[in-house]
Amino acid sequence: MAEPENQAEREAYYAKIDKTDMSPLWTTTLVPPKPKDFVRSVPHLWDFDNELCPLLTEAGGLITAKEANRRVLSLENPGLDKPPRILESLYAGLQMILPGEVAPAHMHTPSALRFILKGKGAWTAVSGEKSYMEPGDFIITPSMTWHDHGHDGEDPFFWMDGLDIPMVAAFGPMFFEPYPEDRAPESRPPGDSLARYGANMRPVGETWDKPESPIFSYPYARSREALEELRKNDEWDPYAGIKLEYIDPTTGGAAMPTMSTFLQLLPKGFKTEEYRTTENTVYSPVEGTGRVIAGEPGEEKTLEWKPRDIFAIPCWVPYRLEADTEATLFSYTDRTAQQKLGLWREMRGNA
Ligand code: GTQ
Repeated sequence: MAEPENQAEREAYYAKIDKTDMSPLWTTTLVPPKPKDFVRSVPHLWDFDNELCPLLTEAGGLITAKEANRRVLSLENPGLDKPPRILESLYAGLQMILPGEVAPAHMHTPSALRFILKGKGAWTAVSGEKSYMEPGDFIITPSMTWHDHGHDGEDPFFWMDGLDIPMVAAFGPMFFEPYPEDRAPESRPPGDSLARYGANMRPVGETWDKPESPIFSYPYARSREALEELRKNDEWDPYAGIKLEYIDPTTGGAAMPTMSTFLQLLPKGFKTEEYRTTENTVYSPVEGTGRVIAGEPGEEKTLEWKPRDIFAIPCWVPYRLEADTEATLFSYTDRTAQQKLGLWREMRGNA
């Protein structure tokens, strides 16, 4: 473009504005045309057996869960700066607790989910209810509910933490409160919430008006059984295999107000068609092996996955999943938050 005749004057103006608390909108691109011009996180995989597990195990010899408060390795997307985020809107961490330890009680405004990766005998207590955790279980820790974790078993215990910290950070209302003792009091027996709300029934005379599910723990055995039942008659969705969403049974919506969670089944040899969505997605395979091919045409990245790995697919990046063996994958995303804000979209194939 030809230089305007008043270029010198414009530059003097920009220099002047630069010293103020303003900037000329026309010199920047605040609203680019496509997510790819804006999103900086990249598809990435963290390998459980070769990276996450050995490095977090090493931390077990250096610091106790109590000293650390939470012994967690936060996953940092290579495309993003600190504070740690796995994707623009989502936090992920790998947490380990050792036999006899307690991760002391606290509460905070960010909502958390746990997806159990490995071990036996550890528990988490949420809002006065203790849940023993088994691999594949999905557990919620709603905003501002007391929670502590402990371990009555014998071997190191690992789970993935998924939190909406970047969404809370974007708005500002970050609150954190430690409980004055290690453990918050238990007020209900283990299994109470599942008995009340997990049988497609609800307690008569009781009302539930919170923005999250009254069920804290969604056991893997039940979710897996549902997938197994559906495969007998359902068509395989070419973009997802057979995929179920964890819901709040009182609303039919997502189990938490900010994050959506899913479990999907892919049969041996299944290859999904290319799919993209505005939601930021974190996957953790439970059973099986395969790969994900993610990226714009010409810049695809192939990430090989196996059980307990964690991989991230950013907003609007096209991807395909391939299963070498029968596979189940857990995933959490910011879908429900985007839908509430009127932002969510998906694209199946090229349409
Ligand atoms: O277990 O409460 O990975 O508060 C990050 C923040 C775990 C937890 C994390 C947390 C927790």
